Amino acid sequence: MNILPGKSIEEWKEWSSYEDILLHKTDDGIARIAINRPNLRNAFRPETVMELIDAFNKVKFDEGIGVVLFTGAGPDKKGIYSFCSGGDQSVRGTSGYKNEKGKQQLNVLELQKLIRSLPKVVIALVPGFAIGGGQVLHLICDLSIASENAIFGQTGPKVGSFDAGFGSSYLARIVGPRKAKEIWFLCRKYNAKEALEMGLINSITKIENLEKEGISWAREILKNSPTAIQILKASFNAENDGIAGIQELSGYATQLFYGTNEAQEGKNAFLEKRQPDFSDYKWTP
Ligand code: 2NE
Repeated sequence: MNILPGKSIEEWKEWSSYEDILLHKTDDGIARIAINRPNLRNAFRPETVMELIDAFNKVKFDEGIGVVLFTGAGPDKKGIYSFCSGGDQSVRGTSGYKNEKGKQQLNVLELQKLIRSLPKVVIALVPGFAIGGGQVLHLICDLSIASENAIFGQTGPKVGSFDAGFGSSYLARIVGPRKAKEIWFLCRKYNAKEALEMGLINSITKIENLEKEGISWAREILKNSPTAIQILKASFNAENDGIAGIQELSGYATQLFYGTNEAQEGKNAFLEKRQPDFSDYKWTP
């Protein structure tokens, strides 16, 4: 299904059907998740975020998937493409964003954490606006490829909002504290070239090639060791996430240790009601 300009080179298979998002996958380990509210510049409402959480969880537990392309579907009625323009201001209440039942939520923070700790590589494909909470969603992806027309920026202090979590502190790690303060205090918009110069994105391409480029990066990644990449991703998070990050990293260490004869001996001895014999295992430096 074509949701970005240019010929889609893939036979995307619909994985699951949603109202606000699209979820597709290929046979060779790539998933594509797209916000599909193009006439609102892909602004998210609570339902959009719940669907994104569901889709990213599907990806998380599918062992065949290694890379996710996260993007915004288009075009809108005027032919404009967007990644995401943040929270849907038309449903913003006094303590969050209202879902169709009127309940207020700020569930995008949960989505941010899910994407960051997803044991897969998440590549943002930015075909236009990445603004407000949309710019934060793009920021927390592992890699980011933008089209030449992409526009990045914050609006929080203009519209009475802010993201004082990953949206500011992690941004400061990526672009440096001075630039991060400029982005938030002045609420300017930055083009793709400026975003590349400040380290906000990895690469710029023509919009017609955006999906093709994302698939090419994904296939290059998929040739490499999944475990090595998963642990590296966790280690990049650990530096920023304190004990929660160390916990994530240590999860992989435990997983690898469980696969050893040494760890199996401990479990077997318990089940066989005997003392464990670790004498074969050395204190290797
Ligand atoms: C994205 C931007 C710069 C695009 O400008 P332009 O001129 O190309 O489009 P326009 O005409 O502003 O937007 C097209 C349609 O999309 C709606 C507009 O109201 C308009 O609707 P119609 O007039 O055609 O009916 N639209 C766009 N963004 C929307 C949004 N976020 N919510 C609801 N409707 C939206 C320009 O549209 C823009 O600046 N948008 C607003 C960006 C923004 O302030 N986002 C919220 C930031 S706060 C946030 O995301 C957040 C947070 O800070 C903390 C936690 C959670 C979320």
